[in-house]
Amino acid sequence: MASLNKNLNNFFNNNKFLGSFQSFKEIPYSDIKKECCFIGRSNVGKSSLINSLTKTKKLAKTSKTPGRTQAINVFLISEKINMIDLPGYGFAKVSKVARENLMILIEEYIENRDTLDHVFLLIDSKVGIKNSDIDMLDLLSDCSRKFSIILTKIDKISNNHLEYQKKSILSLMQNYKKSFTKIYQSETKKNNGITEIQRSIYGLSQ
Ligand SMILES: Nc1nc2c(ncn2[C@@H]2O[C@H](COP(=O)(O)OP(=O)(O)OP(=O)(O)O)[C@@H](O)[C@H]2O)c(=O)[nH]1
Ligand SMILES: [Mg+2]
Repeated sequence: MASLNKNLNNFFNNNKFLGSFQSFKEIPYSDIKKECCFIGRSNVGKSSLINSLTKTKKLAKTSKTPGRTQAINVFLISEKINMIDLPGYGFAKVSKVARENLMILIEEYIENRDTLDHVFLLIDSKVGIKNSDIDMLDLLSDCSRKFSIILTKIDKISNNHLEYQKKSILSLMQNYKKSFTKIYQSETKKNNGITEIQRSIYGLSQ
């Protein structure tokens, strides 16, 4: 177990930022044929999770203020798989036009990126699923994208509440049986749940 975890950490230690792109069309193609992405409402913890997975503090830029990530940010792991940090959706404080433009960027990426193997949809465990998440689930299902759910910030809720959230999400997933894969949980201060997500991404890369 310890050596497996060491291998995982070595895998994720080999990481590099490939760039920030305003459209899926701009992401360079390479021999890398594998890709996973992180999506979710603004401030749910997508960029923080990428830093936890790679055990770095600043690979992906994070912020207390929602709306930090404004483009498609690409991180290459061990020359094997791209991890994509997407902007958040559902943030009310940016202008309508800016919000629509970000949504187009996300949707076009999800619909068209042919190297995309798996989507991690992040849900704040304290907030639960919102209408904007349902819209995203419907998009993933319409595009036949395989996805997993990650319940984030579990340090903020009780175990009982966490179990409640998991049950209600699993029941909602009855509507998405063809695309839904698994549910994960995470918190990025003590890195709880991170190894399981690392394992899943490593599995995708092979
Ligand atoms: N308590 C707690 N806070 C977290 C956790 N993960 C992230 N945060 C905090 O949540 C805030 C938002 O984190 P980000 O990683 O920037 O969120 P994001 O989803 O990338 O946000 P956008 O780029 O704006 O869409 C920051 O203040 C983080 O410190 C967690 O596991 N627990
Ligand atoms: Mg972000």
